Amino acid sequence: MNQQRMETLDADPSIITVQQHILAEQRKHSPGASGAFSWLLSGITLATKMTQAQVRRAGLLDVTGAAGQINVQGEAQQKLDIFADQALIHCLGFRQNVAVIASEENEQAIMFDGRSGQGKYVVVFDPLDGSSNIDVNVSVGTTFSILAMPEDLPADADPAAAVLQPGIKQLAAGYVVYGSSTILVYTTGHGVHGFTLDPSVGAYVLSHENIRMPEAGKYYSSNDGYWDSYPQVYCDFISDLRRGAYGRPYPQRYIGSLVADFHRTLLTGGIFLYPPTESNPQGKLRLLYEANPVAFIAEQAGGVASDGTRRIMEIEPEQIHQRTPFIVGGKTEMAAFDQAMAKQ
Ligand code: P6P
Repeated sequence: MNQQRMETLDADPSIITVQQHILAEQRKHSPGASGAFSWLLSGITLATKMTQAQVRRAGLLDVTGAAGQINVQGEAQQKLDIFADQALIHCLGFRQNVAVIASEENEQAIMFDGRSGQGKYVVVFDPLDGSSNIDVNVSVGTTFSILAMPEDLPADADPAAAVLQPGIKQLAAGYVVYGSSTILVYTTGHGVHGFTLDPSVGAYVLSHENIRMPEAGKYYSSNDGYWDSYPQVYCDFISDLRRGAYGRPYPQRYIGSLVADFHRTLLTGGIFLYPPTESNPQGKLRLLYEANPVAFIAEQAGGVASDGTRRIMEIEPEQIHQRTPFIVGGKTEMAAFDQAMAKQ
């Protein structure tokens, strides 16, 4: 009798998905964890996969261009903004352990029905950052931050009270860049790890373990179109970078999409600056769901993030959509920036 040769499919041990990684991280750092957190994060990764499928076909579907509505920021909502926002709300709604969410696209924080006193987590996000770049096929992204639901919150409290926490309270944070590939970068406070979406299996696969931001980098990243409205100290600092006052001249790179500009800074080092301007005297970027998650990742990778004078993650938020000046980069550039600010 022919011996039936058992086909043994050797699972490729080199493939580590983001779910496997999170569970391994939890076993390592929180042995008693119930897996609730990894279940939550799977809701975010699922939503971003749904979004990336639309982003990848933007030119073929009626999903580019404005949706004819204006969001809370007073910005024309792009159709993909709305899709990405709905995908995250839908997927997180199925995670019973999420009590409250807040989104760039929605004026108010949302308490899921019946979750008061139930859900453990708060998730704040920008569902599609940089969406004005969609029509011209420039990288866009999703940013998110995960907080603990305050235990002492009265059942009838405004959900915003659960959201208004400083960045140092983040349990986890991350972003997805829908670029030449789709990359998820996250931290739970134990280093920074990157996962590339493998379309052939539909999973985020570990591609950048323990990312470290270079102490000194190559580029500075700032929209110099606002040069005339920057505070002088920023002009002086950027001029010094350009002319090589800090070792060698820094060329400029700027995409106009935070997640893309930061992802480059994270991997190659350097400094990203969005200073106060005349049109945005408090800065343009939002503290809760743009600056804080990016700052958490930057610090976990060995970088620094400030609003020009304060550590971003120590700022006590007062409004969900409050803006902040945002400067983030490697230790060398950020030390030089701090010195320049101290001299003014
Ligand atoms: P500006 C995109 O609209 C965004 O919110 C960030 O992603 C990006 O860093 C910034 O605004 C770009 O702003 O004024 O340079 O176009």
